[in-house]
Amino acid sequence: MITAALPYANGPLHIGHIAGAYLPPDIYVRYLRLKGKDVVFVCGSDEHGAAITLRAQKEGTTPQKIVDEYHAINEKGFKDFGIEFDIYHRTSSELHHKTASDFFKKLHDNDVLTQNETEQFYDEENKQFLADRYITGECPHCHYDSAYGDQCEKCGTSLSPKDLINPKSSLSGLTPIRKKTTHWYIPLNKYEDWLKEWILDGHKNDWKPNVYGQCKSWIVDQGLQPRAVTRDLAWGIPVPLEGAEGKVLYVWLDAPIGYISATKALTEKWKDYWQDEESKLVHFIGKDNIVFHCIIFPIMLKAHGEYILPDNVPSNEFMNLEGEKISTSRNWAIWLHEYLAENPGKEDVLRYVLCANAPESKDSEFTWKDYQARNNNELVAILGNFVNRSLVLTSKYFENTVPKLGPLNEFDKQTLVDLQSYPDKIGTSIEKYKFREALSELMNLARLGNKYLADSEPWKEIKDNPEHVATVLNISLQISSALAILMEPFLPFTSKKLKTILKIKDTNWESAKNDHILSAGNQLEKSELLFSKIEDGFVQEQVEKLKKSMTQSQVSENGQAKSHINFEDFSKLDIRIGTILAAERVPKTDKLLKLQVDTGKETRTIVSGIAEYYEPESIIGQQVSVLTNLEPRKIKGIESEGMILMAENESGELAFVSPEKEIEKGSVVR
Ligand code: B3M
Ligand code: ZN
Repeated sequence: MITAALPYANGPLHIGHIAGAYLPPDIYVRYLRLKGKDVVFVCGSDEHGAAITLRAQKEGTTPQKIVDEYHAINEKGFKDFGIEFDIYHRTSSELHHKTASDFFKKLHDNDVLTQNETEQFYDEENKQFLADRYITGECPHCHYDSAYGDQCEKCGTSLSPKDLINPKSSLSGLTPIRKKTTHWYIPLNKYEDWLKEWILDGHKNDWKPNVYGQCKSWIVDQGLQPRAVTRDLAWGIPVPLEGAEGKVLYVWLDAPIGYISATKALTEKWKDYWQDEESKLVHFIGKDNIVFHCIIFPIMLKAHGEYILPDNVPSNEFMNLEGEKISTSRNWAIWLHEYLAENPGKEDVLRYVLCANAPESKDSEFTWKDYQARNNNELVAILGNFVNRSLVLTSKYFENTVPKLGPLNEFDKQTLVDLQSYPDKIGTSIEKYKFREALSELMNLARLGNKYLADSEPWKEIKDNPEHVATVLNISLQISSALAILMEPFLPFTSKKLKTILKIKDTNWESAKNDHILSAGNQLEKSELLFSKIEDGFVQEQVEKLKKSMTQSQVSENGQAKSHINFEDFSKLDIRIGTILAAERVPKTDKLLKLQVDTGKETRTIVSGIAEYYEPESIIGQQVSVLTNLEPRKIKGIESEGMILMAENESGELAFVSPEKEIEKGSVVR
């Protein structure tokens, strides 16, 4: 029973999500399937939670519209990227509502939950209780100034709204008041001893150190407290108890139950996976979800009484991008759906780079330069090159049929022995959730092939010893076949391509050891290159695109401040007041005016995109602000020597930025 964290359906997925919680389980599941295991792999959209209502409120739309939009985008993104869930379910579905509601009721009936009246933050202007996410303030630990009421995204500490220094309501911006309300709690503290035994003693050696460490810090260092599992919110699963009108289940209570609902939606035999001690449950997540999957959900499962517990929770750290943290709000991210649309046929390149560089034990970094280097130096030069040489030589010397394995020399024998060791080597690493290591072993197999071909030199032997060349190519094709099978978890698209060329069908992991997978005399399909080189220009383009989209997002995100610059940065701008002396339309364009602007010492030619708003004759004599030291640029064949500053509103309407009274031309703006 394999689960991948349910992404919130309030935004698209980026490479950090994929490298953290989706590519690893996909590799794991594909491997298990090749091993013949009975596997169920579920995921889906997490459609509740304050983040979604908050976004809907900000955009003046409904939560349902938002989740419908992103559910579709994310489902398609996963599919196109070859992440093969058995089902991509939704927590807004009726089945899930019922499953989560029943689960809650069972906890209530088992007397697990306690009921408590407390004071909670309330926004008087909006007349509503504030979910933790709706409150921001200063983090008491790292003093980051925009920590959320449930967590500081800077230092990762989990918080309660009352911990925040200077709390503010995200709805009104006002300081919230405290008001009484009743909620249900799960007494995590009562399970402390059990957790110590189950995790701290029981999983010391098999859970990853980063996961184990976080659990220990929660259980021992911070100590567990009762946690509210209901909220005063309108969007979510109604609390199925009397006297709970207007309250819904806490999103983190319902979301993990989503794994169970998804399995129910998939198969009638869902209990075999969730309630049978023979089943093995593994949750793949990112590091910000550890406490929910290692502590809270297991407590729920145990308190319910009918479920098995996770065997492992292989959580990854974060992936950074070009030297900075990936940030959705600043648009510093590579979005999966955009990458797929812009780079058709390059799904496996990204899968490769994200796996080779996965943040398995510490944060890692994606750069386009590294993407290019791994593609060119590894996929093209090692894997692609070896397979291609084997196929080209087979076509050249043996009319593209698999040649016969003849008498073996020592090197041939040793190579076959080495080849046989790879399925276990790679498999062992995968079973330990060490996907980087597994992938590098796969590449070592390609290296073995390259070395074998290079040292055997069939091109020299073909004249005098064609029989041995047949053997060399037979072995090379066997290595290629093993690669085709063993690469499937990592590079499924390429694997499929190569299996088609080699005409390999019905494979399993062990068959990569089998030296009869290709029979001598078999005609192969025409070969094609598995990978192609990526040029420097592509890297530059991608980096520029990233920077540009971030700048745009900062301009367009209303009210969202740009990052700080220092005074020195600002003083690089030479802005002066100028007077427009002449204006004419640039022929064959709708938007452009060619202006002559007197900036004090000289008259400059400036091309400006304001023709839709201003008639040329109406702006003669207008005083404007001019950025005079912007690099000159040719626009429609006209050299433009500066830029007129304009104010632009949200609908794209323009206005000049002009001095409030007449002032000498050439006056400096600072
Ligand atoms: N919706 C969280 C996240 O993106 C989340 C996971 C739920 S898994 C049950 O942090
Ligand atoms: Zn903090």
